[in-house]
Amino acid sequence: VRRFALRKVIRNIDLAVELGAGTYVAWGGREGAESGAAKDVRLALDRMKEAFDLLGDYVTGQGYDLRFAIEPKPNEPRGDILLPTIGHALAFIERLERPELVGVNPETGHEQMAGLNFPHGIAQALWAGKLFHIDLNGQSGIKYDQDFRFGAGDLRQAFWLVDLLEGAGWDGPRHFDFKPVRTDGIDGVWESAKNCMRNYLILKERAAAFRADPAVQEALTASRLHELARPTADDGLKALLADRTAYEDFDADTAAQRSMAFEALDQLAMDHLLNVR
Ligand SMILES: [Mn+2]
Repeated sequence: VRRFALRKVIRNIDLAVELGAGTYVAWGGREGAESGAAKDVRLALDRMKEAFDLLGDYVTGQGYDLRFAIEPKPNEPRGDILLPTIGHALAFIERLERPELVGVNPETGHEQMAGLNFPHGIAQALWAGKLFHIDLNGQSGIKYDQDFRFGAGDLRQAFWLVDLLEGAGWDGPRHFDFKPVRTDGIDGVWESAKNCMRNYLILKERAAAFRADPAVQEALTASRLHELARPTADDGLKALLADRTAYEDFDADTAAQRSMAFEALDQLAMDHLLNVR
């Protein structure tokens, strides 16, 4: 069965390349278990690695310009799916023979089903150079996979996500993977598709206004955000150990008196998101 599955994927890859695809999304929704005895997870990961290594051999041998993007999901339809989050997938990719061919295709709702912060996951994928594709939609907390239109879920995370993607100069597709609600007719299909794009563009405009606001610039300075870009010890370990001001003479109580002023900064973001500034 596994050999059949690999041959089927290879056939599918040929078709994808023929159609001009540059990214092959792999969602392992059926790769998981409902009970502890039902799967040796370490062996299952061996087989997943074997499959991606063989597929990497195939696309390289064929000279295809095709990359793979693993789409993590914590559960549904399996009780527990393997590679359940962005972090699991990133760690798995580093064990492959051709890690450069494989990245992630994170989906908003999938990370939020696990109670995770989607913008943080996307930031780590960008940091690792592994954001190959993205599936945007809406999800209200830890529930079934809701697949609402983009923005119709955790609106604050949607705001920070757009702020992150636009600020990082993300040059990939703004791809929506949502389901029109079953209660609507065909009109609702087009309405929801249109409004995924509308909500993204509204949030893009709101995030740009937030970043351009002089009061936000002041608040960012008051929160000392710029200091995080400074290396902690670029003078090296030896100098750090010899630096008495860093430990022996450091007054932690005085340092604790400083306000980070994050509340004022966050409310400015809320004001911009709510369009009252
Ligand atoms: Mn998806």
